[in-house]
Amino acid sequence: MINDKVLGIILGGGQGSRLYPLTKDRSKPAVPIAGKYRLVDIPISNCINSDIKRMYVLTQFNSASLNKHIKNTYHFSFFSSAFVDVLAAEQTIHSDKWFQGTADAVRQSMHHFLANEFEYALILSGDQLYQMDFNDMINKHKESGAEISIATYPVNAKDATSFGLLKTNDENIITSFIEKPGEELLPNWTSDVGEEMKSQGRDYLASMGIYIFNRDLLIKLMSNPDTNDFGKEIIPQAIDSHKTYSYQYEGYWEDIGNIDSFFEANLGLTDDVPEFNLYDNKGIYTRPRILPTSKISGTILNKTVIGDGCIIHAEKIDRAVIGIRSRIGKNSLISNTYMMGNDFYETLEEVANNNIEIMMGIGDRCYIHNCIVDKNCRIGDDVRINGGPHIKDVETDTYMVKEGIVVIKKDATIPKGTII
Ligand code: ADQ
Ligand code: ADP
Repeated sequence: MINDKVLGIILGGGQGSRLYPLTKDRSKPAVPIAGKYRLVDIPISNCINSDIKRMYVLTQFNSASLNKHIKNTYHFSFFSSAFVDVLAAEQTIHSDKWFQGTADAVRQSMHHFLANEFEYALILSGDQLYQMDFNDMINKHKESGAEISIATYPVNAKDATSFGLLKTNDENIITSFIEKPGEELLPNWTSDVGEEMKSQGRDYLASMGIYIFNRDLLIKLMSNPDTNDFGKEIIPQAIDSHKTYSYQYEGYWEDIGNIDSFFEANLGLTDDVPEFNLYDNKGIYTRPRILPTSKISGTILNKTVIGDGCIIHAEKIDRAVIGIRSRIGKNSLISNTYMMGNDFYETLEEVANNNIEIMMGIGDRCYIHNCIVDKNCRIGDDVRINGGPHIKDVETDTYMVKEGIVVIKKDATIPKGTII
């Protein structure tokens, strides 16, 4: 079934600077998560699971790997009107500039959207971890008679300053909105969010950056070239003159826009009952790969998620996500680590013929703690990486430390015996 009234628009990312160095050579939607997916698979899968099967992904950078991933993953029946198209910032007769913000990204792409029939535009963030059935939000939007709906989520004071905050009346119609207020303004922005939320200290109602706009209103709002951002301009300006409904969401939702939250969201998948639970029937889609099962020998595994096609000889792996085609050598200890895996295999023959000194993966006798290992890295034998709050932020050619998390850059080689 296809919902032919709704068009999905996924904001795939600006510069992606908060996720740097994971976004050094790729656009944000293409960042690998959970050992086998890419960030963009989350919003796309939520749309598909809600029967919204016509989607555009807006991204600042055109990336070959993103286009390839989408082309190879989301092909629908020849007879279906379903599609997922990537729109990268492009020069047109009307504009020679890159996307200046979220609303500008939508504005510059309007001519593509309007070639489709739709009544509602569902605008989504590309860097959030959640599973939501959008049908419920769309139904409430229709019932309320609103022209705009915003999905909202109760947050605590510590998180509140990173979000758009809002207040509603008894009918959940938004009466005021402020984008990322300073701490000193917080006392004015508490909401009645229900007893359970209150008991958890979640007194503020935050925008999740998930919007429904009626088609005609979107056209009207996008005709003003002076507004570049939904959170900073469009929403605060629109709520006075256009009925805007707050759809309060109660499930799990995590913004994964920076290295720290990205790291924790990935490692959270190793919990006994993860908050973001992939083990249910409404799955997250990704590119099917023809990979063998993982091969593990002599390893103690604790709270560890392992992708397909890995070859593991480590001594112990504790609280880790190990991505597809990973290789880990003997006597190595891995903990609190997200290893993204490899894009291809290196055969023993290739290694010998090409005099490759350090194979892709993690070598023998390594100690790796509090670390993100990007794709296709080569970590030599006896390397010791001990991330944690004791090490300072730093960047080199091969790695970067951000808030105690060591990020080994894509394709990097860490020579034998290195200590970080
Ligand atoms: P932020 O997430 O801080 O706040 P923003 O950086 O504008 O807002 O990003 C929103 C989404 O759009 C992200 O997925 C981002 O990657 C993407 N994006 C940003 N610039 C883009 C560009 N130029 N082109 C394409 N995509 C781009 C927003 C709202 C807040 C709300 C939070 C919830 O402004 O009100 O509380 O989301 O996370
Ligand atoms: P990412 O978004 O993770 O940076 P890439 O742009 O590196 O992804 O694309 C990964 C793809 O490149 C893989 O599908 C893989 O097939 C291919 N690839 C890259 N390097 C090689 C190589 N040396 N041998 C074979 N395939 C490669």
